[in-house]
Amino acid sequence: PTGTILGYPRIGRRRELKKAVEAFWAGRIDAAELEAIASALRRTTRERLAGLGLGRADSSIPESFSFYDQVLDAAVTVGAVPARFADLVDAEGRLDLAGYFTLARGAGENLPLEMTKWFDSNYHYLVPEIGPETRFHLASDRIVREFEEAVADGFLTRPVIVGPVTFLLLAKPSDAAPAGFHPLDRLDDLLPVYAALIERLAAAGAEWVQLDEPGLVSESIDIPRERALTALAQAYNSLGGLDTRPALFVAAPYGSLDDALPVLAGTPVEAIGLDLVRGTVPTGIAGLGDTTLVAGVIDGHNIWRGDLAAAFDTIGRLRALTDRVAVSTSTSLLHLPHDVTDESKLGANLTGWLAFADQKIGQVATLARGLTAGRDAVQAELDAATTSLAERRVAPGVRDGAVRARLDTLSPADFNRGDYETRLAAQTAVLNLPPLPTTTIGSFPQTGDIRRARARLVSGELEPDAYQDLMRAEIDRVVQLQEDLGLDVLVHGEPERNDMVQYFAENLDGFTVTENGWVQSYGSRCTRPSILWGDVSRPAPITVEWSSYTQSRTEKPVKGMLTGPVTILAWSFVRDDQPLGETARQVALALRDEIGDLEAAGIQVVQVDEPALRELLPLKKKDHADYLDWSVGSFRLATAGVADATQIHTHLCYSEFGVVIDAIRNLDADVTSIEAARSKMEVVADLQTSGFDHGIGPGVYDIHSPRVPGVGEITELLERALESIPARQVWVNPDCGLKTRGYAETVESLRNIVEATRAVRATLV
Ligand code: THG
Ligand code: ZN
Repeated sequence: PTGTILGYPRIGRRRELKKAVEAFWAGRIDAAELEAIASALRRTTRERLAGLGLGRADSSIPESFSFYDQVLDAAVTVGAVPARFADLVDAEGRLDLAGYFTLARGAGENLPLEMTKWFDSNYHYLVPEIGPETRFHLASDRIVREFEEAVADGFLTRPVIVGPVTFLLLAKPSDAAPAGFHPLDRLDDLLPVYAALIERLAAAGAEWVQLDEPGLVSESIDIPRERALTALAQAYNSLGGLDTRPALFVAAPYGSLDDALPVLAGTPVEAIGLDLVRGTVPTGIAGLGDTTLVAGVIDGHNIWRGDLAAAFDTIGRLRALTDRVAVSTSTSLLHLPHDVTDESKLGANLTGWLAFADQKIGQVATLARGLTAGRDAVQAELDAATTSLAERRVAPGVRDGAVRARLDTLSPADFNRGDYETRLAAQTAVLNLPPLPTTTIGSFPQTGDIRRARARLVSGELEPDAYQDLMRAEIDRVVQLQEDLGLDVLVHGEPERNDMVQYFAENLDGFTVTENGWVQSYGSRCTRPSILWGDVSRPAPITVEWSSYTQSRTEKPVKGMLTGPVTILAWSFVRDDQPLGETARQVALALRDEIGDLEAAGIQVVQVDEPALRELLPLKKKDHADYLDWSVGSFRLATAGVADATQIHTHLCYSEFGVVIDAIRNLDADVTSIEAARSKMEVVADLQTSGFDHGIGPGVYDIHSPRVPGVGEITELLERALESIPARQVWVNPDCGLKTRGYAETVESLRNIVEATRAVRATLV
């Protein structure tokens, strides 16, 4: 094939898979019905991809379906089911569909596989658990059956599976593994299972199979590089040496292979997929021979139509290395919404500038045609993209003179608050809080009533005034509840917000939101990332009325709640025509104005959430310093305009703070709340070691589970925190927002938090 993609969204244009999977979980449909819906969805997808220009019978259509997650699929395929789920497998070591989902979602005391971020995307995968006890065997032939299903439909498609090296690199040692064990120790035992699978696919008639090996592009994986490279060579020399096998296409999305490229080129694999959006064209590849290079020049990460002529030129430079070149996307299109033409409210300009998954496939098809028929054959398409790009550059709103002038005049003082001790004294004087002050992270449970009210507002069924009355009534309830519970710093509960990023995107200039632009975040969960396309400014205050209304209902301090610039960028599709840092500073200035208005309205505490601070950290270490500079800088720019007496909080979640611990300190927030309950306060000691001397609120309630923590348990966590940090620094709060929890467990948990805090306070001297 000359044109292909690494993968396609699987959730469905109208989230059909999400709905079917959730219906299965709820018992509304059975496994056979779910299988039928999935099968129909795969069939529709193949037809669509062929219609968009991928070959029907030349292996260019990938079979990239998954019911939940492709890493979980690989684990289940090779029989890597953790011991605690042994009851779910039958005598042949097979899991049924319900069992598969149980690994992802847990069952009672049996925790699910851990979930974590998939390279530098917003997708989350499940972490396999591998130990010396893991018995690898070909436990599922689902991949073979999906290929056979395609063949029966008249398609010759390309099966896709996470490669063996990446599978082990992404796994963690099982509970039973001894110290020093690394899942990669099991490569010898895993390879025969991949071999068996590949032979089965060959027998079924597959001509190509795609093995995804993004693990090799990341330096964040903590194993000596030499070890990963040796594993790579071993794996593909071994699989490549099989007698009967399809051609092997090893794809390396999300970055450059660097020193892994010559290693891979030295194995018998037939094709290597390079991410030429994140990485660059190599100058030469030793030992390449007649291996095909699959040029990932169409960006699978962003929604821009982009510079098609430049992409074609990049392919040209690759052709200087070999005449065996094919064209592809840089990553799977999993990270994109399906189709721009599904959006009726974008306006002509934006519609022309964008390319969602289906449009990207059209671009691949164009470049593939240019590759075979010559540049002239596609010059008109290349020119059209170039023209669109030029129009975008000068279109109204893309560049706003006032925003740029303001950024140009920034000075170091705009990024710095005064001395912390002085601030603390001023804040202590106005806030009048007890030791170990209690608070929550911001959101309270989003009840069905709240969601329905918002849906009725959007559909026009409910007038804005009536909606506001309903939300104010909800705020009254939440304030009263917090007063009754005895919390110290109150929140309004955020009933008016759909999503912590989309809410701000809807209220800032420079952003647009989509109607159907759903992207899978994990499992059945999706988000509709906003599109940041122009210079950002704030046409009017956003949260001020809600916060000042809330403050009018209580004597206690109310915390204003904002989402920080890094997180707004991380969870949106951002413009590609300027450095991220510049975009972040624009968002920061809009937030700075919002904070100023909150302060002027009498709000004394403002929280600026940055849960995605760790998330955007680049995969390559050489890029860390620049990232930390602009990310921390934009937070400081947003927050440094306030008076000493105004207390700035921030909230970070998703644990794993190690590499960004200095950055957290540099945010210079007066109070930082973090996720800590599950790790039993370990991160608190780490923060302390790093010299953190500001306020810190280690979470004492794991909000990811419906479980209510007892008073004794919370007391213990607090005492443990107090062993590593002085009491004057400690705040008491849950791990994260309460949005996804129910009221029953929320109220009980908060009551226990307050009771435990009172008990610990009494022991302070
Ligand atoms: N908001 C945005 N992006 C995010 C998160 C977020 N990315 C990272 C992380 N949080 C992902 N986690 C989730 C958690 C829950 C849901 C999605 C991503 C979720 N989505 C609803 C669903 O799929 O049913 C749809 C939500 C909606 O109606 O808007 O529950 O918090 N932007
Ligand atoms: Zn959180």
